[in-house]
Amino acid sequence: MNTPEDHPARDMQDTFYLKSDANRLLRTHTSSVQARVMTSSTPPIRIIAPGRVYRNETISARSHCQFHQVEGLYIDKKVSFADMKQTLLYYAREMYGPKTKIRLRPSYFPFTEPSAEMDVYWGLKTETDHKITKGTGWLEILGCGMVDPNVLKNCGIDPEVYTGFAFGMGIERQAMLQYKIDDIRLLFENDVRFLKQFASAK
Ligand code: 2U9
Repeated sequence: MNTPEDHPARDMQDTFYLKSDANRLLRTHTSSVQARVMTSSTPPIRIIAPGRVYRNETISARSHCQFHQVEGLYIDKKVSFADMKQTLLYYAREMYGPKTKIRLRPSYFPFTEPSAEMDVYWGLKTETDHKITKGTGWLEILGCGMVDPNVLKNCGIDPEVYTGFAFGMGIERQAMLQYKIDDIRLLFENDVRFLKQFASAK
């Protein structure tokens, strides 16, 4: 994934390594799924990889040592940044309503170049809106970018022929915003009194 051996993301502080085997670890991203698909198949590739991931973090109301990511990957000839933007706008409007506004801010990930973070406009109507958007009205919901040519090459795909985009999001954060849940730990306690509130329509 284009992450050098000495990159801080490999640090013990962030990753759970197994005591019995220093080469084994609990994944910190679901990107391993996409890497496997890229090595074992040929483009066009269009996949969504949902899954549980683990990070060595102090557990609090805002962060947990386990959460779920949904990552997406699209690789084909002539895939552009404009394709990515339109796909993510479609997602945002399905998720948050047809009038939802988005913005992309430049960012950095080792596996994408260029990289961006996507915000949706949440508004500034209530005091809570001010708090969760830090007074800006914008809320960060995902990271994305064009797959780095090195990542394609490492997975046996010719970057001169193919391009692609990828995105990743933490779904607990989005569930917390949507359902106004103020403590992430509630999502992992299996308390039926809490879970019953989110039963899907029969
Ligand atoms: C391959 C190539 C590229 C997946 C990506 C992000 C940006 C991202 C984080 C958002 C919050 C995860 O839940 S989070 O901590 N993700 O910002 N993820 S691009 O890029 C890939 C994946 C696989 C082969």
